[in-house]
This record gives sequence, C-alpha cells and structure tokens, in this order.
Amino acid sequence: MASLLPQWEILGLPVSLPILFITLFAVILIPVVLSQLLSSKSKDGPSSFFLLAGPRDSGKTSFLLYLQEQTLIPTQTSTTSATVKLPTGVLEQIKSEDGETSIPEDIGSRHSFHLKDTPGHPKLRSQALTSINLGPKACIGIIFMLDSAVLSSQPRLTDTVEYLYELLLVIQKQYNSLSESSASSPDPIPLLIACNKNDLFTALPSAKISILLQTELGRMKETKRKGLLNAGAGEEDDEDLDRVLGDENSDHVTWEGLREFGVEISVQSGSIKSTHAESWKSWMSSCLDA
Ligand SMILES: Nc1nc2c(ncn2[C@@H]2O[C@H](COP(=O)(O)OP(=O)(O)OP(=O)(O)O)[C@@H](O)[C@H]2O)c(=O)[nH]1
Ligand SMILES: [Mg+2]
Repeated sequence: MASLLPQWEILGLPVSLPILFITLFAVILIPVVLSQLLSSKSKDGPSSFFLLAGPRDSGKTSFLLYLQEQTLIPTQTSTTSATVKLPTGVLEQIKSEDGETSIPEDIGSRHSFHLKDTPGHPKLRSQALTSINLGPKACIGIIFMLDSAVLSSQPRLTDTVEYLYELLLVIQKQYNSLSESSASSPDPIPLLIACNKNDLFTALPSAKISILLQTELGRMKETKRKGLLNAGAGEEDDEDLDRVLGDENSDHVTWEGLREFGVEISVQSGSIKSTHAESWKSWMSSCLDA
C-alpha cells in the first residue's frame, strides 16, 4: 500500500515526514537539554565558590587546609586570595572512634566545589569584599570566620564587627540593585559566622557571640545614623544612607531583620584544632544542595 504521507528525497534517499520531524526534534532539542543540564550543575564550575572571609588569624587558611588534609597545618599570614577546588566528599568525612577522619571512597571525587580564601588584614579586606557577587553562577555562600577566644577584648571585637558590618553592607547594596532589576525578590545569600578556636578556654559560646555581634552591629549602625542625622539636618543623601545596615528607621540589627536585606545568617561554633567542624561542613553541604 502506497503511503499517504508526502515523501522527500535527501541525498537521493527517500525520507518520510515523521522521520524528518523526529530527526529535526533530536538535532534541535538534544543540545538545548544538554546545555540546561550542564548549567544546572554550575555550582561545580570555577565561577561559583564559597567565599572565606573574616579578620586575620581567625583560621581561614587553616580551615581550607583542614578540608584538604583533614588536620591542622601550620600557616602564614595570607597576603593574597587563593582559590582551591575540592571534592564534595571532604564535606562528608567519616570520623572513626579513634578520631581519624576519612573521605568515603565512592563520593570522594564525584562532584567538586571551589573555596576562596582571602586575607584578613584590614588593608587587604577589599579582596574579599570585591569577590562578593550575588548574581547567578557566583557566591554559593559566605563563611565569615572569627576567633571566639578574642572577642572579650574590645579592640578585637570592634575590628571583627567593623569587618562584618562592611561585608553585610556590600551584600545589602548588591541585593537592593538585584531586587530592583528583577520581578521577584531574589533569594538571600547564606552566610555562616564560623566561631573558630572553641578549644581555647577563653572562647565564648556561639549563642553568646551571636548576641554580642547583633548588639555591636546595632551600636555601629546607631553611630552612623546619628552622624548622618547631624550632618544632613534632615536632607536625604543616598550615599550616606548606603552606610546604614538594614532598616534605616531603626537602630537595631537582628539576623531575622537582615534576611529581607539579602542575607541568611547562621552562627556555629567549631575548632579546626580539635577537628570539630561538622556543623560548618553540613552548612556547606546544604548550600550545595539548595
Ligand atoms: N587553638 C586553635 N588555633 C587555631 C585553630 N585554627 C587555627 N588556629 C591557629 O590560628 C593561627 C592563624 O590561622 P590562619 O589560618 O593562618 O588564620 P587566617 O584567618 O588565615 O589569617 P590571615 O591570613 O592573616 O587572614 C594559626 O597559628 C593556626 O594554627 C583552632 O581551631 N584552635
Ligand atoms: Mg590566611
């Protein structure tokens, strides 16, 4: 029986209409689907990374080396940023009864992520601040590492809070412009305040550090708002308002309140020295899974 469907000839071969459609469908759709699949895995790519920031000597480089080597390795003060690629298996290390850690063999190298270590010296902090990028294929999450054992010293507390304030302002500014340019509000970026060195007896617990930081950030904000009111005498100045963290009508800073300004904060204690970093690693895993 002769086919009712029209037939074409390509290179002298008869081709029916359904075959032609299926071929075109495969040729056009397969590359599109493949590129979508690959871009959804972009957290593996070099343009997506965890940013490691925080004051000097807090243990940022030690944490990076700890993830690589599973032990505390001697470090030197960082003067430049360094990015390393790590398998996601390092976040799922198994701790045996004798305290030894190992990476499960089957997941050790399946996927990877990048971690960017930055120097904590006040003059070099711009390296971290300019790395913050809330756009697509950018920061997966930010780890702000601090030394839990020095926060009872006022100068060290002020230094830590000044850095955190600057970092949160950069996030807020970027989030504001992202929100203005997109129809729906973008997701806040996850930020872990990693309270390191809790093996030291002067270390404060994370709950106390959390309250201390919110109070000090509030104080810093109050000072900036007061300066603004006195200087501006009621005039609005966009540049100065950019220096106010969170709600510009309040002196308070709370983690919940900062959520609508683009950041989701979690505060967790740990110690690289006593290989106690599980909560930081599971926070990183949850960012990769999100
Ligand atoms: N007691 C204790 N010491 C730690 C811990 N983690 C890191 N250190 C020590 O803290 C010091 C500073 O560590 P680094 O990793 O170099 O600090 P950093 O944050 O990279 O410092 P900068 O590069 O100057 O910004 C080193 O002597 C580490 O051995 C910890 O959990 N407990
Ligand atoms: Mg360092």
